[in-house]
Amino acid sequence: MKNVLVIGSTGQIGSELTMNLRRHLPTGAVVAGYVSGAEPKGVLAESGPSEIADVRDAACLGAIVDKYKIDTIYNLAALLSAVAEKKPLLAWDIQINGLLAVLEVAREKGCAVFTPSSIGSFGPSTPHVGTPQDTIQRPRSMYGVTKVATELLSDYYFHKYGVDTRSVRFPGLISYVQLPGGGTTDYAVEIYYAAVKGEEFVCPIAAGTFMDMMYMPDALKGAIDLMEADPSRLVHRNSFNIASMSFDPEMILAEIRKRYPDFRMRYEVDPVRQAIANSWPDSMDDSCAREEWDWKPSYDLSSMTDDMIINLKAKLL
Ligand code: AKB
Repeated sequence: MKNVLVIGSTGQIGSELTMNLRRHLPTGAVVAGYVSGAEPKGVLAESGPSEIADVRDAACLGAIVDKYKIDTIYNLAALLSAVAEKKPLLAWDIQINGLLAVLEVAREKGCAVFTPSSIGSFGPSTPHVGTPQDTIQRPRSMYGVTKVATELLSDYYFHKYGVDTRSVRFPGLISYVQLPGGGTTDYAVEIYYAAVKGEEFVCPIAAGTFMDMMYMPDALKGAIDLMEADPSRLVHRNSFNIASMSFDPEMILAEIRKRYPDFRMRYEVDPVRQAIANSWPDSMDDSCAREEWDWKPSYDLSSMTDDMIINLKAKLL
């Protein structure tokens, strides 16, 4: 990996991944791809090149690949699960027609491609505890449908054309840098903002609903380590289960109350998000990622909570 294009560089994952890649590849070009209306700002804009890169525009992507001699594409353009339920056709267009454009460019120009999948690729008939790497994937949300199709198309381009596609199934990602928008797991980010601001938190997910979650530094490390892994060790490609912690709203509340004993939370369950959450795994088995490319997370709920609070205090207060 020398020169990289990040499509969706101003989103929740992209804004941090682009900066990490720039630190990781100081002599290469890490291009921040964005769409009109979501331009990079601040250090993201100042620390390296940026280009308009609509994921559905193969000609535009191809021109960027040529201009910067791109060898790896991180394709992060996506609508999250709750928004995708409201705009299913747009979700399909971005996630699948966009992916096809990326894969075609990669096939023609010899790029490796990372397009994340998610815990959303599983559904109600999936085993929910210790969800295996290879198991039933029959999601009922449009987000999930696009994620399963993403995994299959990415594997198809690897087996048929030799395109070096690799990816992970991200859990809900938690970060103090950028808020997610329209996901089912967003509550686990928003709860920290409320605690640090001294506000009551209204939780849209019911007590007892467990989902896999992960602190962003682990997620970014996984995305980079997988693309640099020795391909001869990879039995799987699209996509690897990766896990670090699983909790329900009561557990994260209890962890925050160790630092903010007066923090208040009440429930107002959102039926759309709750139905999606009920269909997702409680906890995934990530042993294949551990065996095939040495995946190992650093953060658990307690250490993540400490770090989130330190950083949100500096950001918000
Ligand atoms: C969402 O909630 O939609 C995402 C995801 C788990 O893929 N954070």
